[in-house]
Amino acid sequence: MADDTTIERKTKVIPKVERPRLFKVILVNDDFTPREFVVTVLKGEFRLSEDQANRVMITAHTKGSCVVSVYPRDVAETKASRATEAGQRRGYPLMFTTEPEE
Ligand code: TYC
Repeated sequence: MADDTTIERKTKVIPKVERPRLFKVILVNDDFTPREFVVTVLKGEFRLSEDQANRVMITAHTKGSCVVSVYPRDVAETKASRATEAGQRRGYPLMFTTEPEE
């Protein structure tokens, strides 16, 4: 039977939706990959400007590593793999890793 009684809810239900964690893509220094090649990969795969790519490359070169950018996990892993493979195809040990943001 139809019943149009409405029950007033006294507590507000707040849905708990968690923002997906972001992952850092990290460029790791090595002694062999030419600087210009690192810059080319940073521009092509991560869409950095010439200036940004040079800064990231020099930071990795002097400090050992540098965060390139942050993305959702699948995007970070795909970009890190593609960029690492671009180096491997040329015989360079260029390496990009990923790690979760704090
Ligand atoms: N260290 C390299 C060189 O002197 C350049 C380089 C920079 C390589 C950053 C990797 O992540 C890197 N040719």
